[in-house]
Amino acid sequence: MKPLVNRMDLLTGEVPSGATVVIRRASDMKGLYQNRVALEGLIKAKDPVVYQVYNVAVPERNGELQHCVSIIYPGKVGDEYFMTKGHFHARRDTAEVYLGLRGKGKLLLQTEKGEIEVLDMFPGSILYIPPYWGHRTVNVGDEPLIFFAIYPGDAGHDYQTIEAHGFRKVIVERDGKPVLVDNPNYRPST
Ligand code: S6P
Ligand code: ZN
Repeated sequence: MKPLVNRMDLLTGEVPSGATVVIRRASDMKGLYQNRVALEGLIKAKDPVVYQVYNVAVPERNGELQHCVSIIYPGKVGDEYFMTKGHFHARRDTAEVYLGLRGKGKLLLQTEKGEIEVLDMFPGSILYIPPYWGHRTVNVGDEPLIFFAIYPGDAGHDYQTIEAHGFRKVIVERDGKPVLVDNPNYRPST
């Protein structure tokens, strides 16, 4: 691997070259929001992009550092804000750092035992995700939420655990403000 430099657009978060982009539309988020009817309506209307991630191409092996830019667009499904799917790292003993660049967000973290934490994301926020904590980001503002992430090359991603159990809490809008409420559909691990 040779040293490399890439450029991101600080306003839009786009990385025009040197990265692969993952695009998640409303139709990719089935089962993740509480209000299924609202999600179906959104999919039928125009199936908007909920978020996208520019992953700089780095080998997925020990010693390397994966790094990427995530952009979560403003919007809601019912009263639940646009958010990422959320995942654990496949290698649970790997950490991650997020650097907030634009917008207003919440980082929802949860262990497999169901312990939960919520951190604020804002331009200049430096967030540490320790090993063993699953994580999901939520855009609670009215502009794109953009952040840069760095994590071990061989961390991998486990989406299935979150899909199967959900997060204990969800972030919804109440009277124009984000509020953390219990997830009625949370299925704890036994
Ligand atoms: C990777 C890191 C982020 C997320 C991205 C999208 O470990 O945490 O780059 O991949 O924000 O979220 P998700 O849950 O769809 O991977
Ligand atoms: Zn991660």
